[in-house]
Amino acid sequence: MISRIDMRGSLPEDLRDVLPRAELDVEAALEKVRPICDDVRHRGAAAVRELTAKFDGVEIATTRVPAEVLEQALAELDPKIRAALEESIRRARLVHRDQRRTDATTQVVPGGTVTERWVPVDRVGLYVPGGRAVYPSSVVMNVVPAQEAGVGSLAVSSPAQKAFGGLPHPTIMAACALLGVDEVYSVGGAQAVAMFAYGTEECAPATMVTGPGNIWVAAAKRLLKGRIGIDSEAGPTEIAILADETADPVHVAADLISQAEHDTIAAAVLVTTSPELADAVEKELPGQVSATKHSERIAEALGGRQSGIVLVSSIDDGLKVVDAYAAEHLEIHTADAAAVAARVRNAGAVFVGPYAPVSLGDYLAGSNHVLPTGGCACHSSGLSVQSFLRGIHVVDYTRDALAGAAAHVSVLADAEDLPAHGAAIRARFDWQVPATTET
Ligand code: HSO
Ligand code: ZN
Repeated sequence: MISRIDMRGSLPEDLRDVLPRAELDVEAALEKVRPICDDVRHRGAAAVRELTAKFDGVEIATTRVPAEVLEQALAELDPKIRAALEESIRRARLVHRDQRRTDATTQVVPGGTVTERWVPVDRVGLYVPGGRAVYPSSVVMNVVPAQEAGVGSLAVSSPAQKAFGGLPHPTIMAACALLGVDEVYSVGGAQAVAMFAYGTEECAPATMVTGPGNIWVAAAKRLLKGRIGIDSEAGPTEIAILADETADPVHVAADLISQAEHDTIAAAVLVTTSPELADAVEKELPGQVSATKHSERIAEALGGRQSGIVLVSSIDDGLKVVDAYAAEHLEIHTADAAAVAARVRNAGAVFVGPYAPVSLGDYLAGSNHVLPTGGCACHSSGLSVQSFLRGIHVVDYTRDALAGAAAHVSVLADAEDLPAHGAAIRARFDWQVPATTET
């Protein structure tokens, strides 16, 4: 059911490709989405509606969902789901509120300061998938950090569902209403990203587009990046678990299965110092897999070349393997889990000990579940308040402070053969380099 790699002898020189990632050919999709984006750019809402009829098989009169429809969806939401979403939102707000940065002012010289001023982006378009993955939790994870960052204008788009008369999925609409988002569009795929990037008669353009999506959404985001800001491109879900002999095989198996549930190309990786644990997990998996609803999908994910059990001779080696892999989610099930977790350098999120499974983080830990995949955790972070802010440097120098910098600026400008740069300073001092005691 799951392959095994024995690295107890010695670790390979290059650990990065020990566990290959599932391939997602976004490049190839680019050429297909280009005409779609161009069409939306030139013909606006009419193009969006026609593309919706073509790809989602449903005619919509207007792309914007009326506010009463959102309120209605919330009124009809199962009270248990509502209560769970409310608690998820409450916890996420607690964590994301603390991520806000204060402006920092540095006095560089007397009379010369630089302030880094954090300013939210003006308008965010959030894409929410509507196919197999209907995830109201992802609405929470995208909307909460944007709101806590102070983004003034926030719109959500999710595919028109034939089964719901051309509206987005009711739970998605209800989640939007619960979060106070009243601008929602029933548009999916590349055309939704293009609608946000270029704007239409029915939807004002956004400065940033975030949210997961299928390969067409990822391709449109890649194509329109620059015109709009984007979050990271979401790839298939990954879980890595670093464990020793103290780990409970039942928990480890359940957690591997939980993320394999997302996709046949999801990755589930166990890195362990204990061959006994490896055996026990392998023994545990088939029973748990066959007892769960999406057993076929899970079995394919666990059996794929992107999943496996890696045996290592020490926790130090295990840390090298998981750092090289840079998982979206990393669980630590070892004797001193907090100490081991503190040594991890590359992971989207780290889950410490037996009572912090990834599925807690998916819904209710308060952390964000939009995390870097595909090894991007070695250079990128998950979604946070910071993702929606820009730091503007505000430079404020007095005449004296500028005089103190003038000579050095002139020298550096001449060294770069850009004498007009130096002249712009001297213009303020009768075209002379001012004499100064400043250095
Ligand atoms: N584990 C997913 C997020 C999610 N799980 C949504 C359940 N719903 C991100 O990798
Ligand atoms: Zn999940």
